[in-house]
Amino acid sequence: MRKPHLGFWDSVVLSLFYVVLLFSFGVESQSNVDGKAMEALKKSIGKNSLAWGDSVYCKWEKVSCSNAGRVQKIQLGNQNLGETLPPELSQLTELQHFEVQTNQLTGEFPNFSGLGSLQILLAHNNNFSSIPEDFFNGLTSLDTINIDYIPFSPWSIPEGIQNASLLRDFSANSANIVGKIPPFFGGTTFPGLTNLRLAFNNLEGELPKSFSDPDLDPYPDPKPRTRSQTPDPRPKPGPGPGPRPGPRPGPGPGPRTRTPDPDPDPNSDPDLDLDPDPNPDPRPRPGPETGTGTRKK
Ligand SMILES: *[C@@H]1O[C@H](CO)[C@@H](O)[C@H](O)[C@H]1NC(C)=O
Ligand SMILES: *[C@@H]1O[C@H](CO)[C@@H](O)[C@H](O)[C@H]1NC(C)=O
Ligand SMILES: CC(=O)N[C@H]1CO[C@H](CO)[C@@H](O)[C@@H]1O
Repeated sequence: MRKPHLGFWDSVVLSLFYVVLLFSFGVESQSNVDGKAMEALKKSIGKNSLAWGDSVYCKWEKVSCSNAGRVQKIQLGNQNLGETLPPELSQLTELQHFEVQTNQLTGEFPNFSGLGSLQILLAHNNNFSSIPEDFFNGLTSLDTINIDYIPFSPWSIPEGIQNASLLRDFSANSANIVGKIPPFFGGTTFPGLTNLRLAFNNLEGELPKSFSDPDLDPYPDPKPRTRSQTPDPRPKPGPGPGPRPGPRPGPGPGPRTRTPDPDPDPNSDPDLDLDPDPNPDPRPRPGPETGTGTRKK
């Protein structure tokens, strides 16, 4: 009996076949992971509100993909969404922008730990109930996060956020944060940090000594706001899709527009205030418009 014998060219063809098979299997299994996550997202929020159809998820409205079919942007701000976000979103390992601001989303925020491509996370003005403790671990590309006005169960700023060394904008006004302001916000951990907003939380203790760093710019906005403006507890509808939310116009929720402090002791001030009052004694300016009949002749 003759043994089956493969000639040289047969082997080459066979090897090539395996290479192609492996390659296509590898690519497909990657986008399958994204596909599963996107199907889960569609099941939760996409059916009713967004009319995401049966096409490939890369063609869905408000979703952008890389050429390889990996999800890079999901931009769902102001869509009147009231559902939960599926945990499968944590599998979108090439996600760069995730924007769900100004909806009524509920439930636990998905565990984004390890999403090393994530740059922009806008989730403000929602009804999420909690944020995973290790959420910030491995978010090494994070540039901007806004989680203002979310009724999280009480949480403190986790150590893991130090992984996000590129962080420029951290906004968590009224996010039910407890505990102390970690000193690393004022040190060299985040050399690019320009906006830190932590008003309307339950912070305690002193401002970290590291905050006296002369490099820390207390006036990141082009036009510093003044305290005479009425505090507006709700920020304007989110800045929408874009590379950066940019400086917020108008009386936003920044630390300079806080409500009058019932506690006059500055050392126990729970609000973060990087703004030494530029005008501590605003004397009423003489003039006809301030006159209440007490002007001397
Ligand atoms: C979050 O995800 C990371 C990485 O996948 C994992 O190690 C961690 O256990 C998760 N945390 C929770 C609370 O599920
Ligand atoms: C937000 O969540 C709370 C508790 O889960 C619920 O009672 C409330 O009705 C929700 N609000 C909105 C606007 O969905
Ligand atoms: C300082 C700090 O908490 N670093 C964390 C960075 O993220 C890894 C996981 O990706 C954590 O193990 C580290 O503790």
